[in-house]
Amino acid sequence: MAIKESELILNPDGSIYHLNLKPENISDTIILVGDQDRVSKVTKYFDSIEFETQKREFKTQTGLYKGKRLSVISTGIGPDNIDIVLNELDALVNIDFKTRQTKTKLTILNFVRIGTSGALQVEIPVDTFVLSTHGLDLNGMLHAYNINSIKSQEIEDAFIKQTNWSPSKGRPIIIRGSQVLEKRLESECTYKGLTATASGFYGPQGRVLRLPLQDEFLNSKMDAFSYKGMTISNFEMETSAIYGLAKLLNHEALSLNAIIANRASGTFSKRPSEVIDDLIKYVLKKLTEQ
Ligand code: R1P
Repeated sequence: MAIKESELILNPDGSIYHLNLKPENISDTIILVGDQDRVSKVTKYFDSIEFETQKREFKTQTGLYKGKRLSVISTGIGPDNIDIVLNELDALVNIDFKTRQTKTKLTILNFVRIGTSGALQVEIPVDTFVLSTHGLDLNGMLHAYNINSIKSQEIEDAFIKQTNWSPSKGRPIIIRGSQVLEKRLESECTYKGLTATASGFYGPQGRVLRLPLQDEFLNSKMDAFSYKGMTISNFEMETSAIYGLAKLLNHEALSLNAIIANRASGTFSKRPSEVIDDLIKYVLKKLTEQ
């Protein structure tokens, strides 16, 4: 059955509603960054740029880096934006915009997030990189979907028990990142860990300015969480949403974050821009290695 105009919204030029993209504008390997100004910080290393567009916080540039066609797209901040970006990118490759029907042969996209994040463990200092083997979803966006196939019941139960997670908040979900991409992007330069994804920057990540928290001890319980040797490495706002939707839509996704703050030691990087640039160069090199 054709997907209705109100559900799959196309702009008058045939591009998809929020991202302003047509199918031919994107590569099958897509670097996702949060900040729209980070897109050009990645593509300044490209040999050429064939396409660019921007609508709201969603900026895209597609071009060639060492002969490999890559797209770089900014997602803005937070899991709600990831819902838009992942669904629209999947639609670009897997829905025929003329017939408005799902294609019979589906395309697998590779997503690599280059983000910034705060570490929760003292052993992960600022100015390092974390590769997320798993995403810990604390924001609830994924509960709008049928997520039975992507849950990790045992470890989720352990997290709920150890943190006494409030039943009035969405049930946490733990999702594995792509093991194929992990093999390509791991090295002695990357700490590996479970990345917690929150729905906000302040209260949802345990920061107090003027508002008291629902659970003032949540961050320390998260620091102490351990399940079969797995601990929570860092906190940010996109990884689990990317992992969940990528898995449900059958794409590959991996998230790497430059650690610019350490919440356990209370420190912030003295050179955040350089660390992000180092991570950009690292990811580009790894994506083009044979
Ligand atoms: C918060 O300042 C933003 O920075 C982090 C968080 O996940 C959130 O999006 O990532 P980015 O630098 O990739 O946006």
